[in-house]
Amino acid sequence: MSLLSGLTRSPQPHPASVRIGGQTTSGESLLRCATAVADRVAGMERVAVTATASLETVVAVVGGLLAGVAVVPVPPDSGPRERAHILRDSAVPAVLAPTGTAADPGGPPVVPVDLTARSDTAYPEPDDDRPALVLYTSGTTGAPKGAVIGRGAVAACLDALAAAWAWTPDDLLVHGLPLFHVHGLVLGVLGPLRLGGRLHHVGRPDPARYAGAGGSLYFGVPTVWQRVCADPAAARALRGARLLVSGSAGLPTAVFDQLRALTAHRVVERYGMTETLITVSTRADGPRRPGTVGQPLRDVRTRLVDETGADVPHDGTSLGELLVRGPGLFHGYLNRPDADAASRTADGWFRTGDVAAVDPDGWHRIVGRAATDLIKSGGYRIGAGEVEDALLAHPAVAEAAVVGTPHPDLGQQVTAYVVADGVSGPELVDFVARELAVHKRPRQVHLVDRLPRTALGKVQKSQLGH
Ligand code: MLC
Ligand code: AMP
Repeated sequence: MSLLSGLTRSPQPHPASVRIGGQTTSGESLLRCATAVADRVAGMERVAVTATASLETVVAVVGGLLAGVAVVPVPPDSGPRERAHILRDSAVPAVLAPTGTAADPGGPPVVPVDLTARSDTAYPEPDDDRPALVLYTSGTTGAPKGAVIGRGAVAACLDALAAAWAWTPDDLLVHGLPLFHVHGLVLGVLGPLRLGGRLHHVGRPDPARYAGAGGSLYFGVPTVWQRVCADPAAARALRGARLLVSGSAGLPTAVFDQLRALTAHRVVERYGMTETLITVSTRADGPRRPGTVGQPLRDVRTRLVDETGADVPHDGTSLGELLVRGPGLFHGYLNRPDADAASRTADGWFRTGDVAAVDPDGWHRIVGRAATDLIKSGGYRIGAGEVEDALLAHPAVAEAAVVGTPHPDLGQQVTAYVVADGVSGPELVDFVARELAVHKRPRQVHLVDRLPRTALGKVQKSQLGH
């Protein structure tokens, strides 16, 4: 079956359609327009896409996938440091972007995405083991790493989610998530294009926009669901939906309960990662318990281990690091065999870095991260090391330590402790903003005389952020 069978199957019993950025397109014209992109990029190994929330992005991604070219989405707000890293590391020969976009100085040429172009070239379906996407994602240190995700992994994940959520071509999916991550792009765009049905991307995940869209299926990160609860009229407008789904960070039980009171929905929670796609979820036809993310999806297996690698019992209370394996696992990090080796056990289990408990029936509860150096803010994954590196590039900064601290709306916020001379906190925030994406900026900067360190000189992050 083709990866985007909801688009390419003929005849289409339930014609697909996409509405985004104020434009609506039928599946048929999307396919012909994306085929014109495929004609431009066929033969390339990879191509970058400036991933604005727009029809051009959808057309560009589909065009790459039709031609068997791995797509590298570039966050549109990434600063020059991040953007240059992604383009250099992925070695893309071209960037797909809306007509009129200038090329980066010294960067690859821009291939414009022309929404009026049409082509009927027939491309053979590439093998399942070909890469579909390279998604750049933060690690604990250094610049983001490119996670290479195979076509078969995308297909298996989406089919397993369709089974768990009873997701059919009759659904109208509504969301407003960014199109450069698993949540908004893989589930939120490739999902409907594989499964069929309609997608309405509302631009931003605002409660009022969700309320006005009349969808049957809604995706959001916990911050979005919390904002929906703060707008009861918008929340009540979601009563007619079939399913509300939360993921990318833990949903506070209070939000689950408020949403239930306002919308009469018990939110479906699912858990995943860029490197594994979605692995665990509650089901449309099953119970949903606040504070838990459900059971492994079809063909996914999970284990809990302690620091020595020994198995931790699935008794509902014992905590361990969650390991996963299954058809959604990525191929590896681009150009990073060292990070690859560290991310898996010798026998092929992926180390998520998340701490969890599993009960005897296989219900998973995610309780936090094994290390403090990955921050989740508004559902975005932010590496403390990348923000520290950006701060240390300022000539007045001698030392920097970045941690996630609790935030009422975003779950966690980026908080920096900095030893510096002659620079203010807001100046440092602006400095980081010139280098990195908006959500990576520290929201709080504490100027301190020194950082707490162990006798060996390692910063004691556990002593920060209280
Ligand atoms: C931001 N702002 C700041 C700032 N940071 N101002 C000062 N100092 C800072 N440090 C500004 C912003 O520019 C914005 O300005 C305003 O503050 C509000 O920003 P915000 O609070 O961040 O809100 P918003 O922009 O609305 O973003 C919240 C959000 C967003 C929830 C919409 O975080 C989001 O889209 N999250 C989704 C992330 C996601 O898709 N993750 C999936 C990863 S995949 P202005 O002027 O613009 O208003 C994955 C796998 C899986 O995890 O399991 O799904
Ligand atoms: P990312 O790679 O951006 O997809 O982020 C993956 C991380 O998000 C995971 O390792 C978890 O820490 C977190 N995450 C995703 N979904 C959930 C969830 N439902 N509950 C708790 N944490 C989650």
